[in-house]
Amino acid sequence: MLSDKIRNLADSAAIDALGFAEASPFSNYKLRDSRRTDPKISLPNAKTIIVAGIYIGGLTLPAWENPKYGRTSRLYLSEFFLDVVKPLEPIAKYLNEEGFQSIVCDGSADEGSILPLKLAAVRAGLGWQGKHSLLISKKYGTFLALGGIITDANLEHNTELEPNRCRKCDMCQQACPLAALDQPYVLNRKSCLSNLLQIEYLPEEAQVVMENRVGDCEICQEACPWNRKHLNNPLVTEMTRKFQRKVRAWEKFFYLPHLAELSEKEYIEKLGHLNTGIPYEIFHRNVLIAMKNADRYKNSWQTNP
Ligand code: B12
Repeated sequence: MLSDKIRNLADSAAIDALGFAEASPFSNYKLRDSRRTDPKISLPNAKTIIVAGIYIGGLTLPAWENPKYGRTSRLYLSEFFLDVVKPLEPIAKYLNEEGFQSIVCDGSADEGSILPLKLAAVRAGLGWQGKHSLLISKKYGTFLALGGIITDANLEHNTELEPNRCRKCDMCQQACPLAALDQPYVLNRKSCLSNLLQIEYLPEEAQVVMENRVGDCEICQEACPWNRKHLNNPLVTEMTRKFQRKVRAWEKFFYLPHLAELSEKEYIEKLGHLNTGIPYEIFHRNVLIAMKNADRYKNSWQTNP
């Protein structure tokens, strides 16, 4: 069966969660002028959205706790900053070979991200949207990087939605130092530190709370009880194992004085493959502020990496 073959291909590509959703419009999606509101804008005969999640919970550096090292996020280090793309390519290729059309959602492509992946993942049965607005999976917490394919293949769609299990919990909302989650389930992009670390305008208040963050922020995710077990003891997946082999090299790389010395060429050479799209000047600015923040910790520069 087509769906079995797709599941096998997903296993081979180390995809941890997979679901099939109906390719109908996202009527609850606010960006009404965006092509993401309706998969049929991208593929007129679209029938199915294939949603994939890769567990990134193991992608952390112990040095993040040290103010003299630059801190980023699991998503930042995963190579899936915008969407999961490469692991989905064999599935798209297979569908095309079988005579179906398929488009992989790729935020770095000219047309940008063509799917609202959190909403698509909910529809595909991968989890529910939490008050931080992120997809929460019972098994993987928020640590699933998401990707999607729009296809005209008619695969059996998920019809059962996961119930919302956030109930009265508002720990993510309370944790955000910039109140970006004042309204539950809706992220205020203008106040979100992840966003501010990517753009020119970085208000003074954010410069303080960012501490040693040089790209991205996970504060709301660290507060989420569904992530507790992953923060303490991440699941061991292929991705976790691969990353563990690189931890020491990454830690050395993220020593703030080393980051401060990177030329634009070196920045692109060393971090370009992560596809964050964060311009060199912005990253460099973040590094200099993080160093200033580290100065506030006594003795923080006295030991070498
Ligand atoms: C643009 C973008 C951003 C922007 C804007 C975020 C935003 N507002 O969504 C910025 C740069 C700020 C950003 C930040 C981050 N992002 Co981002 N981002 C995206 C991107 C490319 C598009 C998202 C989008 O279009 N959002 C538009 C808004 C309108 O959607 P929404 O937030 O879901 O809004 C809906 C809800 O608020 C809902 N709603 C309103 N009321 C209610 C009430 C209830 C009860 C419910 C359930 C819903 C609901 O209605 C809105 C419309 O439907 C996606 C990839 C993709 N293709 O989807 C990644 C993506 C969403 N990001 C992701 C992540 C992880 C992050 C960060 C956590 C980064 C990090 N450090 O790890 C932070 C976010 C912190 C947070 N609390 O959300 C992941 C999410 C994975 C997951 N498990 O959910 C994605 C899918 C990327 C990926 N590769 O996996 N991101």
